[in-house]
Amino acid sequence: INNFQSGSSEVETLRILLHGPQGAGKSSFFNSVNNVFEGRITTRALTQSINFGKSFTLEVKNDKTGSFFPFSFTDIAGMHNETKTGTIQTDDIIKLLKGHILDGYTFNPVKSIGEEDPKYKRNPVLKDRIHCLVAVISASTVSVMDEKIIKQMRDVREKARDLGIPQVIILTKVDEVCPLLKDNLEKIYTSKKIKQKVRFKCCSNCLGIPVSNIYPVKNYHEERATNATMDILILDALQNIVNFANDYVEDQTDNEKVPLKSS
Ligand SMILES: Nc1nc2c(ncn2[C@@H]2O[C@H](COP(=O)(O)OP(=O)(O)O)[C@@H](O)[C@H]2O)c(=O)[nH]1
Ligand SMILES: [Mg+2]
Repeated sequence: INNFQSGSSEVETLRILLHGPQGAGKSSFFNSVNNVFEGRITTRALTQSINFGKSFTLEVKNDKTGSFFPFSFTDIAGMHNETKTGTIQTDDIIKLLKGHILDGYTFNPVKSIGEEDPKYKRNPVLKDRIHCLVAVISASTVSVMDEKIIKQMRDVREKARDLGIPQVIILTKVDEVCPLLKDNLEKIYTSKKIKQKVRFKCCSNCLGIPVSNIYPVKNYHEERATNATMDILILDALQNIVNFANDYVEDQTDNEKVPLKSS
């Protein structure tokens, strides 16, 4: 990842959308990625998530080069916080996927973004789009997820599929469902409980994401220092997300070139 560069000259930064219920571990996943690269515990994402409904994009700095990595994470604070003003509209998330919504827009649960909004982009190009959709789901609550949230996640997923956008699931909080992992996280590869969660109908059936694209991780949440086993799981998920996003922009760039050549 240190040497990774986007395979398309049109897209400098691969955009990854973190999508999932409140409390699933989206901010923690971003922080975990940041921790891996910094080699210490950081909490950048949590401070961002105080504004309900606001989208924000976070980048990770490469200490070796002093510049940002060619990928960014977009998160929407309190996406499914029903106790407040309701959930964000599915239509708006789809517009975000297509690149119509600029960073810093505050989503309105009762009204979809209008074309007159200063944060609305009329003619988004490839670099504005989301290049990989990451559903973040907690292993400890996957079996009791709210029907409405499952429906929205499925609707967004289907739209992403129609747009050709690759999708993965990050299954967080594995330590909460399998106590063995608390002492030895390496057991994640053989844990029956984790296997069951990955195969659980919400992950692979309802959301329709193949088991191979589901990454169980333990986020940094109470640790005081980083450790290699956690880093490896987080990096493995990240490496795949970045590769899928990159495949997508390469394919899209090639597709866009075809009509030019033939005309
Ligand atoms: N045990 C455990 N707790 C986690 C994990 N990931 C996140 N958490 C905790 O879950 C809570 C919600 O996480 P947060 O990242 O704020 O969720 P978000 O609303 O999706 O951004 C926080 O208290 C985290 O410390 C994990 O992998 N294991
Ligand atoms: Mg958050």
